[in-house]
Amino acid sequence: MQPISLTQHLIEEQRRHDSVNADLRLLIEVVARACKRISIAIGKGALGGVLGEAGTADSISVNVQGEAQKKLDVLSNEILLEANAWGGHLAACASEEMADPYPIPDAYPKGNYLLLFDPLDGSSNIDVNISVGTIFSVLRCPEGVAQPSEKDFLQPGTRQVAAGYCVYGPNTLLVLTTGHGVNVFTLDREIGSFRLTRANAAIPDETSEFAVNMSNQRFWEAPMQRYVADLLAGKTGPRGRDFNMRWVASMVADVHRILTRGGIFIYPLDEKVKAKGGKLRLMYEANPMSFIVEQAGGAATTGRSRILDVQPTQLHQRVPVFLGSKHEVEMATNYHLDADHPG
Ligand code: AHM
Ligand code: MG
Repeated sequence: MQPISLTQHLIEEQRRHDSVNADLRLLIEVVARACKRISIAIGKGALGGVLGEAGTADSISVNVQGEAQKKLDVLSNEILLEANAWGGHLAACASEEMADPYPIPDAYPKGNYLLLFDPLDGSSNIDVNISVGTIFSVLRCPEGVAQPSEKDFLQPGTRQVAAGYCVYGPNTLLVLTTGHGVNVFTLDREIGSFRLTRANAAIPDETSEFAVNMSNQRFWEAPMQRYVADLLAGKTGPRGRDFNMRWVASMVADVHRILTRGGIFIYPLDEKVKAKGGKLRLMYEANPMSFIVEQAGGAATTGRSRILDVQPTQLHQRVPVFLGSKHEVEMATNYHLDADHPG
């Protein structure tokens, strides 16, 4: 028998948990459809003229984060905005690539949800044909708000009603939570449909694998230095076993590996990113990934406290991220808490 489709899964989820009403189902299906388009564009690569920087040789295009935009960053953002504008399910969108929230055009009816996304995560990997992804998060629009502004998006991650990511790798996968576990769908490219291929994904509690950009080591805080030194010390060190390291530099790919076989992913505070609060964005990356990881039995902290409890103060706010296998995230967090409160 064929694995069930995303639509069937969402309908069953509504019957079981009353957690996916018709508007939310439409929203998730529209995002999934947009991800299919992005997946097709990525798959064409150089043949589709989609590789390289956006803008012109004289003036490359830079986003609100001050980062050079790739053509696929811009295209993926446009695909997601266009797909979501007309359905009547959204009050507004916010994107990592845009300074301000995107209001739903007046030509269309407005709905009760807010959609946030990182349209193309890991974009430094596009031109070298390594996995990239799309990350999204869904919040409710506060009651009585007809024209949402930045402050209406500033809700802690615990208020997310759904979150997911699509990883464009050897397979295109959609990983989704609506607060009742995590389910993984594989894109059947021949019929253009996402099919449930892993139900109730669970992250093992223990791990011997970590993911961090080691080239930043000299910029880390002291407790982070100590934690990683203890991992690297291996069998003869305080942890008493060897640890392996992986770093794809696409958060979606690193998180997906952890969802599949466990591990810890870390983008800590370091001297280079300290002034900004961290490297990864709370609303577009850390919150949706933390929701997924917790729903899969893992943990996610800033190194000091639970990410989902952080009260956002800015749409493009950044945070340090420690997420993955529960026991390992707790260990890494304790190194920081012990350093902050000695004795
Ligand atoms: P992006 O959204 O601009 O692609 O940046 C986020 C990415 C993450 O996917 C990844 O974990 C991290 O940046 C890699 O950073 P670095 O290049 O410093 O290792
Ligand atoms: Mg990103």
